[in-house]
Amino acid sequence: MINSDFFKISPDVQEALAEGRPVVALESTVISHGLPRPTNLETARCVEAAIREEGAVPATIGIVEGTIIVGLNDAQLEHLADADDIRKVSRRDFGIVISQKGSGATTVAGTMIAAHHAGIQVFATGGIGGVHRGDSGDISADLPELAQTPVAVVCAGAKAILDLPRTLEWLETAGVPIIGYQTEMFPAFYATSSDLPVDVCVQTPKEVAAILQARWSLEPRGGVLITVPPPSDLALASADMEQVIEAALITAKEAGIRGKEVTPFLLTRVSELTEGRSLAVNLALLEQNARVAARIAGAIVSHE
Ligand code: PSU
Ligand code: MN
Repeated sequence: MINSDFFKISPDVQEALAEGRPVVALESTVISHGLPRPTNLETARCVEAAIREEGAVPATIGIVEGTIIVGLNDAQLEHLADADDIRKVSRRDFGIVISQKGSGATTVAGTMIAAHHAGIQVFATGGIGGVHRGDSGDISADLPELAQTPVAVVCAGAKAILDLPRTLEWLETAGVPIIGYQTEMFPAFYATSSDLPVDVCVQTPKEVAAILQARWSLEPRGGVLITVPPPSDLALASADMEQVIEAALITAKEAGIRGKEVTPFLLTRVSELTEGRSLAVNLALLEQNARVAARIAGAIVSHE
C-alpha cells in the first residue's frame, strides 16, 4: 500500500524515516472537527513547530481528494482546516472516502492505521475516544484500533465527556498498557487526574522507549497509550467539569445528536459553557503531548 495511487508519504517524512530520524504522526480530526476556526489551523501549525523544535519531523495525516497523505503540506492543512465538506475518517470510512475522491480528517483510529502503514511508531493527539456514558452502546473505533495496531499514542487520557472507568476496563480487556508520563493517575483531559490509576508511572522518554521495545518484541500487535496530564496552570477542576459535561450531555440528547457527531458537538458545547477555558487547556495539552511524543520518538531511534 505504501506510495500507491491513494497513499502518499511526503518527501521530508520519507527521508526522515529512511535515515532513521524521529517522526511523530498527528491526527487531523482535531483540526477539522475538534477546534473552532481559525484556532484550528494556528494550532495545527504550532503543534508541528513544537515537534520540530524537539528535533523530530511532524507527519500530520489526512485524506486530500481521495489520497491518504502522511505529512500534509501547508496548503493541504489549510484545506482540511477551512473546507466544509471534510469527512471524519475512522477505520470503516477509508474505502468510501478514497473511492469517492473525498477529503477527510483522520481520527485517532484512522491516524494509527496510516501511521503504521508508513512505518511511524509514535503519534501525538489530545484525547482518545472511548466508551460513552449511559447506555447508547457508543464505543469509539479508537479502542479496537488500539487493541490491534502497534502505534504508541501520546494523549491527555480520554475526553472527560466519556465514561472513563469503562474506557479503562475496555483497554485492559484488550491488552493495551497505559503508561502515566510523570503521573500515577489517568489524566481526565481537562483535569489533571481522573482518580483512576495507570499501569505504570515513568519519568523519562527513555523508559517509555524501553517499554515499547519490550512489548513489541514479544507481541508485535497492539498499541500502547502514554498519558500526560494537561499543564497544571491551565487544567480545570474535575468537579466543575462534571457539571459542565452533564449539562452538555443533556443538550446533546435534547438536540438528538447521534453517531460521529456526538464528540464534536460535546466538545463545542463544553467550550461554550467554560467560556473558552476548556479550549485553552485543549491547545496547551496538544502542544505538550507533541513535545513529549517527539522526545519519545527520539529515544526510540537513539538506541541507547
Ligand atoms: N479529542 C479532542 N478533540 C477531538 C478528538 C479527540 O480533544 O476532536 C477526536 C479524535 O480524532 C478522536 C475522535 O479519535 O474525536 C473520537 O471520535 P468518536 O468518539 O466519534 O470515535
Ligand atoms: Mn462514537
